[in-house]
Amino acid sequence: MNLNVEQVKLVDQMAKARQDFPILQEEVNGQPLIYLDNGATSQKPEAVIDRISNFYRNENANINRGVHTLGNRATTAFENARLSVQDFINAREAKEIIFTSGTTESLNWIAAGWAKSILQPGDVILLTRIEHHANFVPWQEVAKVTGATLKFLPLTASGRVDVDQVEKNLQPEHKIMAVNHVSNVLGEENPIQDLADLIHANDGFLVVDGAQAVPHLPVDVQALGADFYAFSSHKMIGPTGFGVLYGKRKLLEDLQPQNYGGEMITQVLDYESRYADLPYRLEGGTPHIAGAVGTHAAIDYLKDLGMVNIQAYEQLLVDYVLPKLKAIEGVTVYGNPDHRSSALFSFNIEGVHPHDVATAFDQLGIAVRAGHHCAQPLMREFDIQSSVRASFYFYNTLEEADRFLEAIEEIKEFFGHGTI
Ligand code: C6P
Repeated sequence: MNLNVEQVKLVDQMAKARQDFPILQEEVNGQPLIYLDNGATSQKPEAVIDRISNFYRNENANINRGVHTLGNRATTAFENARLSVQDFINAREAKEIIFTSGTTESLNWIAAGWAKSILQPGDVILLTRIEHHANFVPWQEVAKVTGATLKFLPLTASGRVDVDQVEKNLQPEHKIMAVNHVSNVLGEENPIQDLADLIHANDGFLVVDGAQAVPHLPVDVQALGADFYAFSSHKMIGPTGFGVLYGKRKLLEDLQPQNYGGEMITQVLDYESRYADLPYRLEGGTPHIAGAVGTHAAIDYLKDLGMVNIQAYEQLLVDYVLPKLKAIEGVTVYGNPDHRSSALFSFNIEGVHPHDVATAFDQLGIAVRAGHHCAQPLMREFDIQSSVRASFYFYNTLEEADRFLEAIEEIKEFFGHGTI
């Protein structure tokens, strides 16, 4: 592949960034680690690891409680993290950023804390069959208790929501649309802005699962028009167990707290209590303070690198890998044959079980994921049980891409593909 000057600059920038990730120097099964399971979780740079370690060394205390110096340091660090998230996704106010344990918790809170109280029997929740279970199962539960029903949005051949079909088929009872921004199996971006416009014109609401988007593309929740937007820190080089629930202020004010207890009240009387304002009303209990400061460090790192650069570099990886992967005999690649919004590829090798493929990759030092990827409805659409998924991030190199492609040929040969 001939790279232009801009691309050479990008490759150099990302190669330099790669040096910041200590785990990428590891060997696995006697081979240099090639980590291609970033869709599951990303690796962490020194800056994030050090920030978390420094927090515990120098600032650790509970927040919003003590008047002592450490308590103030921890509270400031925690609230600065909120400001950095607000800025990163361009939320209108810091109050619209609620800290949770991750995308799963965010989506469950939206479903159980807000949707449950606005839905009535006969209302419809619109989902897709390309959702992760985290944006699927909570809606099934809400449908059960409210009498609302679930319906599935039409998809284009390349695996995005089909806006034209949606426009033609929206009905007044279609109250909530819950879709992913980028699919964790297909790597394709959904037309969120268009969907927001359509559902708003229908007096409905849009909930977006951004778990696979925020790490890979610039996200502006105001421009997207999402009413709620959920994501996890661990997929964007931050710590595990920490995530974000963004919501428009008016809607968050209607969201029922899911954790009652300390931190979220202003007054507790014998038989009832008064609750604090946003965002604290929704953040009962001691939060994952180190998670917040680690996320702040992750955001600083990503902003320094530039989300636009990360996106452009991933496109370069897509342009490099996708045609070659498709051309390998016996390999079926799922999703858009020509495009990906992030460098994520789900595929199968004819006649070899995906778990065997992933195990063989591991023997070669290459980490990929095999399974249903928490997307069983999508697996059914493809009429498969599972697939292999290689998900790249900005610290993966073109040389690693070559090694990954070569390894597929070796794995095919090992399992005797094409022999009888
Ligand atoms: N997908 C994957 O390997 P949590 O676990 O709460 O941080 O994120 C859940 C989630 C929600 N939506 C999407 C689109 C996701 O990809 C994920 C997590 C991982 O694909 C683990 S199953």
